[in-house]
Amino acid sequence: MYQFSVSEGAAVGTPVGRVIATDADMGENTDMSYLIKDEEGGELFKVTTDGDTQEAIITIKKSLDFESKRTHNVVVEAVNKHVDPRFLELGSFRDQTIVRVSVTDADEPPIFLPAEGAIMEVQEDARLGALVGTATAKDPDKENAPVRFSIDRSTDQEQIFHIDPVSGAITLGKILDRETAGWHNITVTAVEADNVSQISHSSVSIRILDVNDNPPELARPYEASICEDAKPGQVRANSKVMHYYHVTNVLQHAYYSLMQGFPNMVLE
Ligand SMILES: [Ca+2]
Ligand SMILES: [Ca+2]
Ligand SMILES: [Ca+2]
Ligand SMILES: [Ca+2]
Repeated sequence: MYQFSVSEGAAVGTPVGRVIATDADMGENTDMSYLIKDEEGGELFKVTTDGDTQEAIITIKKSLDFESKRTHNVVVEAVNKHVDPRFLELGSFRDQTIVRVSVTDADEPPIFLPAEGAIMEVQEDARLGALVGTATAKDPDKENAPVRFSIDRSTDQEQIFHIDPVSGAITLGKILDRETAGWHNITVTAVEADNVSQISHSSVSIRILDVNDNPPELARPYEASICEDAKPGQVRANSKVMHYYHVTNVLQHAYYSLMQGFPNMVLE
């Protein structure tokens, strides 16, 4: 059995360790290909063969998480690439080993929920201080360090929104007007209170809901144009109809030009 250790912070593609299958033969008769036999191991890890040494290189295929699983037992199988059919009765020319991968803890920054960013809604006539919504983020580590929130001021220079650093509650700092801006997109920052290097950002999109706060106004009537030769009371032809005739003329013209260029061509 092999034992390796890797940090949960290691990136996808990071090598975890190498495994070698011994083989008494030489040359291409020792050529190996490796595969991961168990389903969970196959999801998290990938195995490739080092062409020079015939070792298996195990790399990370999917991010590991110390908080959800600390040890993975991965079943790796080695198979001879070139098997002489005469010796098949000696065995399968394959062997399995278990590779135990221990995942070590890393201090991770807060995680926002939902991960893809929150969408909130507020009425455009909401009063100053009204609650718009609450940003949620927590430290994924077992210490569960307290998180402090703030708004990235470059995304809200007018200070339309405030956020409570402890609760994440977002409130109104300015009166809204949907007719001026129907959406506000701000960036909320979450930082661990005892370690400011553990920091995350998330977008919050705030949709302003309409309130009937504008009296109606009659739009200016459109001016109907009259052709010079129109009879009294007759309005110029509808522009869609005019457009249709124009397109038809262009197509007909193109068709005849084409036929002149290719007299033997048959159009179907
Ligand atoms: Ca983790
Ligand atoms: Ca961790
Ligand atoms: Ca942390
Ligand atoms: Ca309105």
